Amino acid sequence: MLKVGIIGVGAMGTEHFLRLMNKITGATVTAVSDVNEERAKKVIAPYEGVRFIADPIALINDKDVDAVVIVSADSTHEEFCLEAIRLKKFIFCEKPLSASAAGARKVVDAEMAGGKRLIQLGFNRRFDPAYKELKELVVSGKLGAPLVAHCAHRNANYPEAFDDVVAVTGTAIHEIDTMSWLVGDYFTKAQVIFPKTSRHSKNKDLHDPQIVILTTSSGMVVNCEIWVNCQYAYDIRCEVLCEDGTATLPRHARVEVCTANSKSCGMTSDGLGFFAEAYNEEFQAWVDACNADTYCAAAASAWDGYCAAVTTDSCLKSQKSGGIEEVPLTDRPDFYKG
Ligand code: ISE
Repeated sequence: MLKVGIIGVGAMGTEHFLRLMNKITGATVTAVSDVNEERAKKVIAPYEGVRFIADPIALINDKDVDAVVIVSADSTHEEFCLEAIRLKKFIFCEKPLSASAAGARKVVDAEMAGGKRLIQLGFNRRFDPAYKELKELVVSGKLGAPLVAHCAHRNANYPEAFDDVVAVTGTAIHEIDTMSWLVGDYFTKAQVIFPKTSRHSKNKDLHDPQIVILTTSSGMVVNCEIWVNCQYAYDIRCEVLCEDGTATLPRHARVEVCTANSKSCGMTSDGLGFFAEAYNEEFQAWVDACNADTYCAAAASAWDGYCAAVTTDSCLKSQKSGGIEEVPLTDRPDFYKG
């Protein structure tokens, strides 16, 4: 039984805690850390034998913790990953790997120096059945080569504190990883365009929506709409234009209701609900890999986190310059192949 320590039990961390305690087999949570002690103690109260450890570094070092789940503030991921790598403990880290490409590189270098792949990064869509089906079709080549993709990432409402930086490092980063995984290529150019901003943007430093345009090394163009105060629901869309046809992400199954001259279909309010199945799959895969003392090849690695961070750094540059920025990526090292 894998003994897991979780750092951060906000909304997402609490979901991961409950998931590990109730749905996933082969693991149990032994310790939890959070900046908000009261909140953490409330979360663990119904579960016997789960300890609260205030200091996250002490939690990582705890002898009853074999593996660490990092769901704390983005700015802390790098430090906690480095400490767990030092101790050779398995890590599930929510994205981003680090707040910057330079920080992500430090983590990749530390993991390579240790000689063992320990990090699984929380890019959950790699486990989503709809995305998996879309990828399978695109890579099969049945529709010819992919040329263009149109993606939309819409959140109903973004917290007031979130700005242009988080729109890229917290939201667009999902499209960046998903699309490079889906077509098996990395990005070489990035540009961010600001259309007219919605009156629903709550932060003067948040342009909403934004259009992120990415070019892969093969010349494919990925056009992502990032709209984080769309008001109506959580909505994710993707259409891939290939030489011999198009492939569109299936919408998640919902009952369609016809009544009083109208047709409607329920939607989900947040990503935790929208991607619930993907989260379950990715955690089971992580626990199974840790218990087998290996890594899950289907999941995102620290290298994927680094590639995403290099790309988001270029998007942030473009938000300021308005121009097309180079994405300085190189080929995947052998250590991260397979
Ligand atoms: C959040 O961190 C997520 O991961 C959600 O999936 C995404 O939709 C949201 O924009 C992010 O802030």
